[in-house]
Amino acid sequence: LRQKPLTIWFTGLSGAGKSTLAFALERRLVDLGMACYVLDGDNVRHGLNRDLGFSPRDRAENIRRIAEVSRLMNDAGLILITAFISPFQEDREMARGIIGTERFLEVYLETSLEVCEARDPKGMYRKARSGELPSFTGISSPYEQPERPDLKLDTASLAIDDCVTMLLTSIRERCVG
Ligand code: GGZ
Repeated sequence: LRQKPLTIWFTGLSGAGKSTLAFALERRLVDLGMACYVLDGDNVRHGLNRDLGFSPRDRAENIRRIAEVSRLMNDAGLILITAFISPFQEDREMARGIIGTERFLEVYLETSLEVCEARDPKGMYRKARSGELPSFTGISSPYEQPERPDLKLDTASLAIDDCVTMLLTSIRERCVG
């Protein structure tokens, strides 16, 4: 697999498996000799974007900065993997515009709200349901499904390894095509 700058943009609900899959994919790409980097809430929302919350306006700014950083890292030759809910179609389109269509691979983790809520690894859905956590995506803030993602994966029915294999196929197609 030849290294070519690309941003693999995951989108989906909290608990869908974006970060898990991002790091599993990174592992596989590194094993193939590719230089890549994962951006997710843990390394972005606590640093670069610590001034931002979860209003639609702040989410848009969150996505804009992430896209600009991805673009810079792509320019430096890296493969980027981003793991953010990115719930709004308009913001994902902005990200595509900043990064460039040919470098943007949109991956929709279509895992249902029911499954994500049942997983609730951090108890956030429970807090959202009780009203303790306002404007929570899927509960009290919308998630707009991508209309034509490059790839759709349901982590309720697919194993992580199978998802990574499907991702590699899409990445290969993009790098060759
Ligand atoms: C959604 C929230 C919220 C609200 C805190 N809505 O599962 P997590 O915990 O670790 O991932 C979620 C993360 C979402 O941040 P993003 O930067 O991906 O969101 S966006 O793309 O919409 O800007 C969740 C936590 O932050 N979290 N409050 N109200 N998720």
